[in-house]
Amino acid sequence: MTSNILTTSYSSAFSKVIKRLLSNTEDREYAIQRLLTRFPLNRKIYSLIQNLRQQLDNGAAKNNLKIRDKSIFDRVNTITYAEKIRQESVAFGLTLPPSIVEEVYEYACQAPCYGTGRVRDEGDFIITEVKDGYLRGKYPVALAEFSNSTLMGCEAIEKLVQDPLLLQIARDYLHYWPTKIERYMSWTLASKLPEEEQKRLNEPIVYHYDLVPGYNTVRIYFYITDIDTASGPHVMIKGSHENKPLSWMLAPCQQHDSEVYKYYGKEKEIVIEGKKGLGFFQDPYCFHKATTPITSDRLLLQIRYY
Ligand SMILES: O=C(O)CCC(=O)C(=O)O
Ligand SMILES: [Fe+2]
Repeated sequence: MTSNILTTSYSSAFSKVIKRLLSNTEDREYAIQRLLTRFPLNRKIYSLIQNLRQQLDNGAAKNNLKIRDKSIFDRVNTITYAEKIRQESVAFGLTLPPSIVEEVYEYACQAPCYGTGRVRDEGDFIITEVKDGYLRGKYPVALAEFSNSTLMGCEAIEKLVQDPLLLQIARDYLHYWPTKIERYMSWTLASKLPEEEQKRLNEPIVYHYDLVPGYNTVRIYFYITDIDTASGPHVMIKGSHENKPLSWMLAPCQQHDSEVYKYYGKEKEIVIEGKKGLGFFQDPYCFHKATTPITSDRLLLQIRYY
């Protein structure tokens, strides 16, 4: 991995932060969020404030959410489940019914998505326009993403967004009803591109934690294609959401594999393989990364709660 991916040097990261802090309101708020949420204590304080606020709002925060009567998932104890995420950064045990997997997959095959790098200038495309890792025979595509607004058109995804069990887990983890929910989905394409090009086009394959547009967050991932070691498993470090050296909390949020293993130990790494439909909640302040599929394209859906 080269320094252009382990990107921004401290000084340019610092000057970016200063520029944002001095800029228009939206950028400034995002810069403040990115600064504060690096520290677990700040995220906890935000949760506490939101919790108190919501105790006084006569149920308004909950009523603002569309919550379906019945979950599509088998029952789980949401308090215990949230506690598991708190301890390990991740919790498993939620599986999508095949009909939902099918519907989301079909949607992803015909809805507009967008690429990274030079492909971004080509505008939206349909994934079937990408053959052997190249869009229209010209531009390499490693990652193709769907916007929140595009995903709002998928009924199956809306069912998940409104699912009472998922919302209750998010609530029990965050200690408040989420005030913003984002849908996100991505194709990671099987590729023979050189590793450096992969990393340029698909930054999440570098170990990182996410600084998000919010003061606290949790998310659920669903595999929509079967994922084994050769088809791009998600990889993460157990318990790292609450345990980072101070220098990494103040640094750009990517780290080399070797540094991550040196600090946490390789035994803390989980490589998540599973059949399509596998679902898991994660606190994205933990170190995690995507991996490049070799044998088949992979499709991953996320619902992000703030
Ligand atoms: O695709 C993956 O497995 C990880 C994606 C990721 O890191 C992210 O969306 O923040
Ligand atoms: Fe990430």
